[in-house]
Amino acid sequence: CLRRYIIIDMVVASPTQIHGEKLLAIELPVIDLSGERSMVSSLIVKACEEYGFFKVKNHGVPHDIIAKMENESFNFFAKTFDEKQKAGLDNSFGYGCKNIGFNGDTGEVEYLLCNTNPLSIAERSKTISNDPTEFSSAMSGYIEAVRELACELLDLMAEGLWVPDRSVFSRLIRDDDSDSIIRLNHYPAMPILCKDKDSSSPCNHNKVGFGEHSDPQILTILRSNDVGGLQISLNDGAWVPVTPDPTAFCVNVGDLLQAMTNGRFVSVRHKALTNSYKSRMSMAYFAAPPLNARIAVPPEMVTPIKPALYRPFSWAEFKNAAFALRLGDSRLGLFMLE
Ligand code: GA4
Repeated sequence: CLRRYIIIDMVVASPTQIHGEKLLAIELPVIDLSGERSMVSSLIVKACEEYGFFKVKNHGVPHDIIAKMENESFNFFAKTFDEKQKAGLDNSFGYGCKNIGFNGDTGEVEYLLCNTNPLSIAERSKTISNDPTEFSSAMSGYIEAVRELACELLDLMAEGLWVPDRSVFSRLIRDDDSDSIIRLNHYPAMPILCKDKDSSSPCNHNKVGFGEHSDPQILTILRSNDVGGLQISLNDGAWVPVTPDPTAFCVNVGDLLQAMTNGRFVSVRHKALTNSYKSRMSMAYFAAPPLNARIAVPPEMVTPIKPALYRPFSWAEFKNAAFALRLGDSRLGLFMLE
C-alpha cells in the first residue's frame, strides 16, 4: 500500500507547519531500484499517478560523486557575496540571490543555475571556483550520473505504462542538444521572529525559500542535505512535508511528462521553506529535451475513452510560455485541447 497519511495535530508548533493551512505528514513512496524490474516499474507508475513524487534508494549514483558535488556546492555558498557575484546571472544562468525568474518572484534562497552542456560548465566554472578544473569535474561527474538515473527511471516508466517504444521519454534527455539544467540551492537558516509575543497562537511562519510552483521540464532528480523544507501539494489543498533523506533521491514528474502521459502522471506543485535553525542545501537536475523537440503523447496512450488532453508543442514554445509567467502560474492549461 503506497498511501499512508498521519494527520499532524495543528496545535503543536513544528518548524514545518504553516499558519492556517492543513498540513499532512505523509511518507512518499520509497522505491528500491534493486528490486524485481516489473515490480519496480509498476510501483513507479503508481507513485507518478498518485503523487507525482517518489524517493529512490539503491539508485546506483556512487556516494563519492554526490559527496564531491555537495562539497563544491558548500564551498561556493560559503564564499563572500562579492565573490559569489562573480558568477553573476546572465540570461538566468549563474549565481542568483532572492530573485527567481524574470517577473518579480522572490524567495529566501541563493542559487547557482547551470546549463548541463560540458563546454558551458567548463567555461562557467572559471567564475565559480578557485579550482575550476575540480569544480567542472565534480559537476560533470554528477550530471552524468543523475542523467543516467533519470534515463533509467524514464525507461521504467515507459515499461510500466506498456508503451512499446521503451526509450520514447529517455531519448529526449540523452540527446546531445538536451536543454537539461542543474540548480544548486542554498536556503540560509531563517530564525522565526514572533511579532506578537503575547499572542496565544504559535509562531510558525517559516519563511518561503522557493514559492509554490510545478517544474516545467520532464523529470526532476533532487538531492538535499538532511534539513527538511520541501513540501508538496495534494489536490485537496493540503501541504505535505517531505522527510529529508540524503541517501535517497527525490524524483518528481514535470509538466512535459504530464503532457506526454496524457495527464496520467501528475506534475505536482511544491515549494521549499527555510528552516529556522539549519541551512538547507539542495541540488536539482531538471531533465529536459532539446529546444526543438516535439512534445506529444505516444499514440498508444490516446484512446476513445482517454482522448488527447494537450495539443503537441515544442519545448521552446512551452519554455517561453513558462518564463513569461509568474512562478506559481499554471502553464499546461495554455496547451489544453478544448
Ligand atoms: C522552476 C524549476 C527550475 O528551478 C527553473 C525555474 C525558473 C527560474 O528559477 O528561473 C522559473 C521556474 C522554474 C518556473 C517558471 C519560470 C521559470 C522561474 C519562473 C518564474 C530553473 C525552471 O526551469 O523553471
